[in-house]
Amino acid sequence: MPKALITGVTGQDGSYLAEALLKRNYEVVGMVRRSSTVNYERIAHIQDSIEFVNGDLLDQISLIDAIKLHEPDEIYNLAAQSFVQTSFGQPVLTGETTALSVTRMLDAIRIVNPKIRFYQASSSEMFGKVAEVPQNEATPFYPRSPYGVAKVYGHWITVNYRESYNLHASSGILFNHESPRRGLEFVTRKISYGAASIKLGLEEKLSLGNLDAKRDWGFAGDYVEAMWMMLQQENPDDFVICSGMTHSVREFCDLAFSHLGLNYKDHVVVDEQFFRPAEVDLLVGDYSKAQKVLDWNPTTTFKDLVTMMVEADVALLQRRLKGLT
Ligand code: NAP
Ligand code: G4F
Repeated sequence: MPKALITGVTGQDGSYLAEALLKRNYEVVGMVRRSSTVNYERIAHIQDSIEFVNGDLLDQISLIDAIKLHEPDEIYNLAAQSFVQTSFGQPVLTGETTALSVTRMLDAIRIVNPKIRFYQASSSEMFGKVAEVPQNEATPFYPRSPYGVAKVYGHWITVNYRESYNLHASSGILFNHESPRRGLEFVTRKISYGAASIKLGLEEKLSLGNLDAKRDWGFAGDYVEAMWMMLQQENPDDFVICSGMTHSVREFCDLAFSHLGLNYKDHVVVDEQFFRPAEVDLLVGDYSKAQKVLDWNPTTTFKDLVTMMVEADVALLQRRLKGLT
């Protein structure tokens, strides 16, 4: 039975990846950091099938010990300070967590067992002020946030350790991927939850920032499949994973609200506090390499994604109103 260690198992992607690996009969070890309350909401349904290990990306020894104790065949490094807006307010923490910790993990692998296969969660935020449309594996990086800068470091140190120490280390350059398990601060979930709250009469308005930003949005459940596929290749490599389509925040609002019989123009207000010091205006990827080499394709359309998220939030709020959660 293969064994995988997932950092960030309590996050959106960690929860979908754990599910996908358990279905493939993996032993799944989830690394969790200490917090004052247990935070297993996204993995509650599979919690009993996961073995947990304490560790923090900021603490090198905890990474080495986790690998020594559990002897994984594969490590998926999904943990990060992942919210772009926060990276402007906490740039040093973001650099420590999202950038330098990748080196901590790679060194832990190099020291304990260099045969372990490694996946790094790179990001389309690295393309930032895009040099070309669409973006592929050869597109130059021009990050526009401390988060984007940190991900560029994590990406290149993964390439460097692959080339220097012959590690099986791959990076997935994933474009935005969403789900009903997305954090409430990210714009898609903020909209689906906001629209559901308005529909149920709990709120009247939803405050957002730049409605003209465009993103290539896909479904997280599809994207974790690509992570696994990368580590099954004979040779490590880097792959863009995306839908190949782009839509504005405004379009997301339009679809989400109209699915509930509402007009977003009656409820969405633009608030300067949600604008960023530097914005990524447009992202749209080209996943032809992943299609050709991994045989990976997205399966969820933009409309299906928006509908899935809105309906999940309506159901969630209805359960709460009935006192069931
Ligand atoms: P997420 O929901 O924000 O999850 C982040 C995870 O990292 C959480 O489990 C969090 O643990 C953990 N974490 C944060 N700091 C840590 C630390 N110091 N030590 C150990 N664990 C720590 O993120 P996601 O959306 O699943 O994204 C997964 C990865 O993909 C991230 O690296 C993200 O930057 C990257 N990425 C995401 C997207 C996307 O669209 N979702 C696109 C490209 C790349 P707690 O639960 O304890 O906070
Ligand atoms: O949902 P977002 O916060 O995601 P962002 O910044 O694109 O980052 C996400 O995707 C990256 C991949 O490209 C990941 F690496 C990263 O970890 C994260 O998962 O914002 C999307 C867009 C931005 O242009 C933002 O300015 O939506 C715009 N926006 C407009 N109003 C808003 C809001 N974003 C947020 N979070 N909140 C708003 O009220």
